[in-house]
Amino acid sequence: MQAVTFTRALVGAALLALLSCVAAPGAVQAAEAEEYDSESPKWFTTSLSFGAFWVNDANIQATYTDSGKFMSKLTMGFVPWSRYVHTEVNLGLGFLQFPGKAQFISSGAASADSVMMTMLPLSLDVLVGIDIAEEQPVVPYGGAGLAWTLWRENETGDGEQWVGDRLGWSAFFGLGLLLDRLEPARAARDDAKAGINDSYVTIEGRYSKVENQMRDGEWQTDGLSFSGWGLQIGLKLAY
Ligand SMILES: [Ca+2]
Ligand SMILES: [Ca+2]
Repeated sequence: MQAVTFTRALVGAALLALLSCVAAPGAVQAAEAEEYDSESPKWFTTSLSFGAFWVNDANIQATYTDSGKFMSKLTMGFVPWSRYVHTEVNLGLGFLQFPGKAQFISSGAASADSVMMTMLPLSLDVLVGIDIAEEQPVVPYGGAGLAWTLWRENETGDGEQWVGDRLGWSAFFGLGLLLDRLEPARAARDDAKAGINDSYVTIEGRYSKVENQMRDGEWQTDGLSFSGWGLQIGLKLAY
């Protein structure tokens, strides 16, 4: 099955290359159905992005300053549907770590040692993009989902630490800039050989409200909140 699909993709790509050489612009339209068939199946996405996250919480801002914190993020997605409307179900894992002043936000106590905050924002999102034209150069998208942030504050040195987690939601919007447009021949080759349909540079803004925690069997919003704005720039592959 795999081999058959692969062979079909190869033959399809060869036909497409031939067509684009010999066909007049009018004939290209007639071959549009062929073009769709020639693209390899698209099931998954992977994205690596970097950017900043601004934590809203006043206590965190006081100890760690209110500037944007560097954030790396890996996103893995499943593509249930991708014709005209592009859809994804995504799992995201972010990572932030930054040093603070010598005072614990958890207890308010002074410390001789410096403290460090580590955050692992996890997300489960549904993404919807508008991707109507074949090889559309800019794909606007947006979505929303569940957010779960694991956090740790630790003292450097003797290793005293506090950990916790907060649950919430986030909503996002962004643009995918199709790199295939820059090197169409190479992009077609990547699809035929590796099954990579599209490569994008993405720019994405996201608001997260993450402040609920389960305590004694009840949801509470006491203590720290990990809500805030994020801005990420990344590289994304659809395959
Ligand atoms: Ca593919
Ligand atoms: Ca493509």
